[in-house]
Amino acid sequence: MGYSEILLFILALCLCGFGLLLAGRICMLDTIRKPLVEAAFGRKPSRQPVWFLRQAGRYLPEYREIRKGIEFVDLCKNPKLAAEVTIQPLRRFDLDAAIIFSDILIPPTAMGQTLTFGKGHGPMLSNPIRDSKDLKKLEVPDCGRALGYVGDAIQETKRQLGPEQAMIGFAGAPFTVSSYMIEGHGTKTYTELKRLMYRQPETFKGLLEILAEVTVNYLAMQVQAGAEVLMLFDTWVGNIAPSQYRSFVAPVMELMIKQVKRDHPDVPIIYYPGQGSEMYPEIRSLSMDVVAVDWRVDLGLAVDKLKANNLDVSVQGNLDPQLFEAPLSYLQEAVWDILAKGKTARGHIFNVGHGLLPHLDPEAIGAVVKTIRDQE
Ligand code: 1CP
Repeated sequence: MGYSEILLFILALCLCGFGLLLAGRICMLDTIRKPLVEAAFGRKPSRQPVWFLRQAGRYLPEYREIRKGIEFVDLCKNPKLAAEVTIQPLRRFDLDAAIIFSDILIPPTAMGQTLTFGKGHGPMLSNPIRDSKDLKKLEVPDCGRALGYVGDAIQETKRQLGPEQAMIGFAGAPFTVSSYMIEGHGTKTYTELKRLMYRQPETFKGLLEILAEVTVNYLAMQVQAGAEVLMLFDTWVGNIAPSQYRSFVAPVMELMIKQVKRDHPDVPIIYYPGQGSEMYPEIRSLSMDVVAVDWRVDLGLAVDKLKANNLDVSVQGNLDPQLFEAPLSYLQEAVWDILAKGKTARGHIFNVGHGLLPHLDPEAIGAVVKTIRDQE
């Protein structure tokens, strides 16, 4: 055999090996179907997917231990520690997903606002947006560069996930993030937001549009880093009227979700319109895959209402987080009820209907996961 034949032979061997590797990888991707992704798309999952809103946080002693040494915002910006607290609940409970530890108010920090948490009160954003001049000052960041630490934390977390556990990326939906950017903090009355919406509607729309652009870019960065499911939190959207949702919010949401889905059709999108079952007719034009339901609504009624509005979606939810305080038998009844009602939807992801609260006992959360697993 001549020199060139030997080279050709080695090349053929390499090609064969590469082909086999590729085939194996495709087979693996084909066989590992993550329950959360399956349920989100309305396919049959291998088991009931379950995770909890705010599953990383102060109810866990191991989280409080890490927070002793670091401020919240610095924790979000530290990929190693952010990944660690993201994984903490998965070490304790048999969950189907990790949600990256961050906050919906991190993107505004890349747009020119500073995020702080004062002692005894919630998040505060500097330089609130009150007119068109404030709006013009906002930066539209390249999220890969400005918020790359979130992507790094996703990569770090993914290395520690089991093959069937899904990585959830997230962002606040433009309306909910805008409420903090306009008010400068959380609010009960939405005075500044409504003033802007009524008196300077073009500026309000402009802010929602900029936020949509940044959010599309931010979510794409998270998918590139490894997010397999995306969740959009619109926690405060129940504070405007359906007609206002229709004119200001729906067009922005529709376009935004369309853009994300066009670029990432395999990544399901969960939309959480907080206290928003009145909005179901208004979200008809949005192409999300899952609607997250808050605990104030009966899950069965929510499914009926979604169907009545021609929304072919899966649902996520919706245990009242305070039910973890109830006696176990009471809690279990509530879990079984939700599981039964979830079956009336095309797909169901078990979750709470609002974030876990700092006073909750991790044991009770473990008991709920066990109750779900015992059903299977
Ligand atoms: O350690 C601490 O004291 C910080 C508390 C905390 C935590 C743990 C805040 C401040 N944010 C978070 C993490 C967080 N926030 C996650 C992480 C992932 C997980 O779920 O485990 C997520 C998804 C969020 C999203 C978020 N932040 C929302 C939407 C979800 C919801 O709860 O409805 C909202 C509204 C925020 C703003 C915010 N950040 C933090 C607080 C206490 C709040 C709410 C403040 C308010 O009531 O206005």
